[in-house]
Amino acid sequence: MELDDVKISRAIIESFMEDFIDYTDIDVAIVGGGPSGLVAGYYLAKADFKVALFERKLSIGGGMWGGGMMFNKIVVQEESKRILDEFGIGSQKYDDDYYVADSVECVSTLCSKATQAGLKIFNLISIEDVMMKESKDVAGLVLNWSAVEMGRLHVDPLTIRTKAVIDATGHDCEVVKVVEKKVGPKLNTETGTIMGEKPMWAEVGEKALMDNTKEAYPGLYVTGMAANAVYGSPRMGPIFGGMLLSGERIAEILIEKLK
Ligand code: 48F
Repeated sequence: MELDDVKISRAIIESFMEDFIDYTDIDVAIVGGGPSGLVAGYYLAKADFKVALFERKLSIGGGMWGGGMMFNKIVVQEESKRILDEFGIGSQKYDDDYYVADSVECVSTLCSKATQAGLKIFNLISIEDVMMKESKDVAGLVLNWSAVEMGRLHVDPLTIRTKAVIDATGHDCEVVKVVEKKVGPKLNTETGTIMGEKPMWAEVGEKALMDNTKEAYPGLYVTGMAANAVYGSPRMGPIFGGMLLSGERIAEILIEKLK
């Protein structure tokens, strides 16, 4: 076969534009492609929701690739081992109740299974704002190319409509921060504001995460490290069971709400 360079370009442009237009009006938008966002996306897609995940970086996986301090292994506790099994991710038992998994296998498998289940991932796109109408509920996302953000270029963004947004942006809880700035102390937290992440304490952080995984503001849900940052709970370092369970939990909440 004779290759036509222009045909290759057209194939890419047409196919991307088709997807991009198709995902301007969706059920759920996930911001952040770390473990919690990927797991949430997998379960929502599996339940047949139209769901897209937007990731600022070139690579998906957030803080999972590097394991602990670049030793590329992650640890999960007994309760979350079933999620590794659901994805078909291998793990070795360590001591009684801990399991160790290869972080590269984890990220690549989460990504592969989630996209195969129907999650649409857009990488290299940053969320810079939300859309709100009269009710002041979060009703959409304002996005731009990460290259525009990095280059500090003065280029207006585009907007998509969605029934729910999940903030899975990790420690920075970026979407909740944007909303807090717009609406003031009206978040569903004790103070109405972002309470801030507390120092490392895996035992408390992992347990609190399940309670913190919820709707933080009408239309805006939190999962993963973003949930602990919003609700003032400890960080937990390279134990990832809570991230997986939190992703599953937020998907369950939304499946119930949107069905
Ligand atoms: O930080 P991250 O991996 O989030 P997570 O799912 O997992 C946390 C763990 O990795 C670790 C931990 C485990 O105990 O504490 O930190 O909560 O992934 C967050 C992703 O969100 C992207 C960011 O590039 C990263 O890949 N992100 C952050 N802000 C934006 C964003 C934004 N405004 N737009 C798009 N993507």
